[in-house]
Amino acid sequence: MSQYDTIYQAAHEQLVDFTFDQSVVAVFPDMIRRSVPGYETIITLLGNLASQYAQEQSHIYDLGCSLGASTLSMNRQINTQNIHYIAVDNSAEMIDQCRTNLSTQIITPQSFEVRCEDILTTPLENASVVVLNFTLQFLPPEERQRLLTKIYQGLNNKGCLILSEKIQFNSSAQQKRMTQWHHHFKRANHYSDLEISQKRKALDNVLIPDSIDFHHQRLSDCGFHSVDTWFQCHNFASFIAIKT
Ligand code: GEK
Repeated sequence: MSQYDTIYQAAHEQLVDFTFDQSVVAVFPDMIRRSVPGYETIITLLGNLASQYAQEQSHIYDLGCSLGASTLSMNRQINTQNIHYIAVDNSAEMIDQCRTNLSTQIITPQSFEVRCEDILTTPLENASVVVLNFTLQFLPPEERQRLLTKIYQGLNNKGCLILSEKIQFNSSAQQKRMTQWHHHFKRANHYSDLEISQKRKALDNVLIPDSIDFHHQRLSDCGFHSVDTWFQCHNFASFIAIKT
């Protein structure tokens, strides 16, 4: 059972950049559900989308898997046989808990592996589905196109990438409205103004969002012929890019 997130409840004298350490692992399911509008819907629906693209005898990658929620959703909804799930995260604390979650909850006889490594170095091959659920935003911007090109190359024909991200808006007025609505959502989920502002500062140098247009263009530049925004709620969106 996830603990209640109180990480930024007290005033921090010195705010350090946000990291995915043990304190975050303990509260992660609560934190992401109360912070990302639509997170649970995206998790459920990405499993449903993945079930339409999963191919027999192929690999399914969950890059930046945290505690394995995306892998478990896909595993529950995919009926295709002989899938090998590969869940990757570079936080050792996340990976330890993810291994336990998948070991106890994955529906056999599908096989899986959990890897603690940087997704920039993960080899990708024979993939029918690749998921980047709120992970690309944490990579250095200059590395993102290289990773997406590697994903495109590792995908089989008719395979897909599902990419969810916090997004930014080119119009400052729209950016302001979306941020306001997002903060209102967080307040409704019992985060105080202090928690919201301290978390925001801690993420400042760590989470760097791109715009929807930029995501579409970059995915096209990487070779994907079809790119759709299939979900958006305030400043969070999810895309599906298909390799034809
Ligand atoms: C979910 N997908 O529940 N290599 C590997 N992992 C990384 C890297 C990297 N270079 N950078 C960040 N991460 C999950 C949620 S959380 C999103 C993903 C959030 C990992 C990081 O350790 C963390 O576990 C994850 O990406 C991002 O559907 O917290 O907003």
